[in-house]
Amino acid sequence: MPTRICVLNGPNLNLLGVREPHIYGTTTLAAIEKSCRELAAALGVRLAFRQTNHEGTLVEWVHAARDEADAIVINPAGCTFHSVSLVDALRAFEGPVIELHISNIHARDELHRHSIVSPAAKAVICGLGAYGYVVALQCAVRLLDALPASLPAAMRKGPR
Ligand code: CA2
Repeated sequence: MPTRICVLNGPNLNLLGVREPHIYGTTTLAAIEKSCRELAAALGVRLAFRQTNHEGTLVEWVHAARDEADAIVINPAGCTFHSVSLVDALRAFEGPVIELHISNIHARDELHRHSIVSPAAKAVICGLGAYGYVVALQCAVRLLDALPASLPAAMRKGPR
């Protein structure tokens, strides 16, 4: 079975590239998905890419990922800062979870600074803009030790 990665996006991320480009850039979520699909094909992994404006749906998708995915990449957006339900759901997922943010949340205002999701994540990536999705996808596959053998050892394994 191919390695399966689930990329989940929380509330308002459907507005990417449309509103507040000074914070979140001009790249749309559709363009991000296209980029992720291109990389997934190159890495030989199966990708589910989803966005919802509903916290409960995000929780349901994390539950579904227990059967459908080997790793989760999640940009919880506004749920990052308040959703105990999402944190509980992520803790019940056995594979690696990568928390992702387009902006550097540590350099943001008080409201956007304190993630309650991070303690439930294996890794956190933020501040790389839309490119962060590509990096997170690669890292998720790396954490599963499933990067193609054709890639340089430095990418597959890192320093030894
Ligand atoms: O930087 C990120 O990826 C965030 O997760 C985005 C969230 C924000 O609450 C987090 O602090 C950081 C906001 C997502 C809303 O996205 C919008 C995009 C365009 C216009 C309005 C909202």
